[in-house]
Amino acid sequence: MWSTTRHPRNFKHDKRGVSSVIVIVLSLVILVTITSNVIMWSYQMNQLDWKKMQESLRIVDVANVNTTYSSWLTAQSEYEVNVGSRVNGTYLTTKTIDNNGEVFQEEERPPTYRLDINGTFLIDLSDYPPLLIKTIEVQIRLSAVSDSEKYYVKAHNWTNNEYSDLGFNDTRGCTPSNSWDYYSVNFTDKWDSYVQDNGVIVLKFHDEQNDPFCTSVMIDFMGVRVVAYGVAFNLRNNGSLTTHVVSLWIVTPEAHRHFNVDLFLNTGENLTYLLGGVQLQGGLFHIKAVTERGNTAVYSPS
Ligand SMILES: [Ca+2]
Ligand SMILES: [Ca+2]
Repeated sequence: MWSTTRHPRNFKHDKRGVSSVIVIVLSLVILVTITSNVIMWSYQMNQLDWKKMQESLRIVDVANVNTTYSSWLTAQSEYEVNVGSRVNGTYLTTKTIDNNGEVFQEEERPPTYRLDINGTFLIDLSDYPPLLIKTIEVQIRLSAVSDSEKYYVKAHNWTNNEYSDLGFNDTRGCTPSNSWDYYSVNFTDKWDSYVQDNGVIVLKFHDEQNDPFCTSVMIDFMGVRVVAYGVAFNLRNNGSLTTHVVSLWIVTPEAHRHFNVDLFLNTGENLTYLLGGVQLQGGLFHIKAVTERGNTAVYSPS
């Protein structure tokens, strides 16, 4: 009897003891976790601070330049075949230079061997004030199985509502061979007749004449790009770590303009970055370059 009354009390006591041990152990685990996290965090923060302090970016020089190039802009959708046929590939294969292209063939109705295709291209005019655009360039990389027939590029003239090469720097056309040839033209200062207000350019690529040979043309690449006035930023990394520049600012009394960039400079490296569609006016400006680590380099004209 005695033992039966004592035993449960002891059991309760032991249970309470075990609970206390669990609480203490858990508390210790939580404490250790928090402490180690705080130590890790402060170590990482110190590392970041240390890296940030090691960074030393300098804007050496900033100047207006007459010529910058946008990246190549390629066809927005499949080429429209007005006369002739598409034999192989899609417009996607004309987006990169890789010896692989879209093949078009002249229409097989002797003696009328003709080819005429249109492609639509788009320029982001919000990046380029019209006053700062010098011209638009067209480049085609192509090869052909032909009897030395000439091919031409024209563009839709939005003023006259017709396809034209009036004002182009070169209207002689090209004679594609069976190896890869480049055919380039630009619209000179007449470019604005060939670019719609929304930035659309429609190019026409066509053969010269009715001829007795059925020509096949492979277009490896077709693109347009903007040639514009711009600004050259000369940057130098004087620090001991690679620097990643993520932003450039042109600050004037009228406006603070921000440009996203993605520039990596190794230790001791100089880099010139060309930004199209902007110009520096007079001496009332300063330039800022911001790194991913949060450092800012500032340049003011002397
Ligand atoms: Ca022909
Ligand atoms: Ca290609």
